[in-house]
Amino acid sequence: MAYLDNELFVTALTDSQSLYWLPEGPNGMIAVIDTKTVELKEKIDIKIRPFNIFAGKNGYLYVTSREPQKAYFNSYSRSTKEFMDSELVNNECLSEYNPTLDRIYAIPIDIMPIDYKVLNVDNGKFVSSYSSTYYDSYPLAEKFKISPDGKYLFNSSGVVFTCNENVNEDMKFAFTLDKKFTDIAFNMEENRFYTAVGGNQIYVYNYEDFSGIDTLSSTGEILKLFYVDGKLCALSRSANGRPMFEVIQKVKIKYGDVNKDGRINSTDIMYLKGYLLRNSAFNLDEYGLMAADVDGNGSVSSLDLTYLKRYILRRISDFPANKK
Ligand SMILES: [Ca+2]
Ligand SMILES: [Ca+2]
Repeated sequence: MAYLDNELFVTALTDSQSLYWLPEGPNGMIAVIDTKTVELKEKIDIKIRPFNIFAGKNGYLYVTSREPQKAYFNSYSRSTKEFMDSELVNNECLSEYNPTLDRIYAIPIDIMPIDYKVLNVDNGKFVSSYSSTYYDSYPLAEKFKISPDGKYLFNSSGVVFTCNENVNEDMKFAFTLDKKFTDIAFNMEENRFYTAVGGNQIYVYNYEDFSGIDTLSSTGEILKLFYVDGKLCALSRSANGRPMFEVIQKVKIKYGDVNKDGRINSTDIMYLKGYLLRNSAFNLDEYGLMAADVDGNGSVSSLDLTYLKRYILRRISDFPANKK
C-alpha cells in the first residue's frame, strides 16, 4: 500500500491460477483509491505478482515482487497507467523506497549472508544498482525501515546504516541499538523514534545521537507501531487474541514555547509576532502552532500573543490552555 496526493495505491493479484512465475507474467492490478471519497477511482493493470508498492517522485509507481530466485521490480506511470520499466533482481527481496534519494533499498533474503542492494530510479526507469559489502560483518535481519528524512536504514536486527547519494558513503555502519526490534516509528518533530522490542515493550530513542530516553509499554502484544498526528499508536493483540488499537503516548505540548527550544521567553514573542505579521521567516510548524495557541481555543491569534506577553511579564502564572 502506498499513498500520494490523496490517492491510495493497493496492489492485488487478479490471476489466482499463476502460482509460478510465467514468462508473460501473472496478472495483477493496482487499485487507485481516492482517500477523500474512499472510492475506487481507477485500476492499473500490472504483469507482476505484487508484493509491495511505492509511490515515487514525479508520479511513478514501483511495484516489487517476492519470488524465490527470480524477483522483478516493475514501474508504471500514474498518469498514463503505462508500464515503464522492469528490473530482474534475481533474488527474493524485501525493499523500501527512499523518497529523498529516489531509490529503492532491498535486502535479498535467499542468499546468505544478508546484504543490502540499491536500485537507483529516474522517472520510472531503473538506471543503476549496486550492493553493500558487509558480507557477514553485521547480523542483519530481513526487515528494515528508512527514516522519514531518508538518512538512515534501520535494520530490525538493531543495526543502523547510512543512506547517501555518494556510493562510498552509502550503507555505512552508523550505530547499533541495544535491542533488535519488530517495528519502528518516527517522531521527527521531537527528534525521537520508538521501537517495539517484543511483547508490549517500547523503547524510546533520541534521533540525533541514538541514545535511549525512556521505555513505554502497551496493553497488548504489539503488532505494529505508528506515529500519527502527535500520537504514538500501536496495533496490538490482547491476551485473548483480539486485535486492538492503542494510543500509547501523546505529545506533551509546552504551551508558550513557540520556537521549540524548551524555554518560554521573549524569543517566543518574536516568533509569534512574526507569525501573526505573516513574516515568512517565522513560519510555524504543526508543533509550533499548537504551542502558540496558549489560550487553547484552537486557533493562533493576537489574543495568544497578549497572554504570552503577560506570562513573560509574570502577570499570569499559567496559560489557559494548560487548564483545559
Ligand atoms: Ca522558546
Ligand atoms: Ca488561541
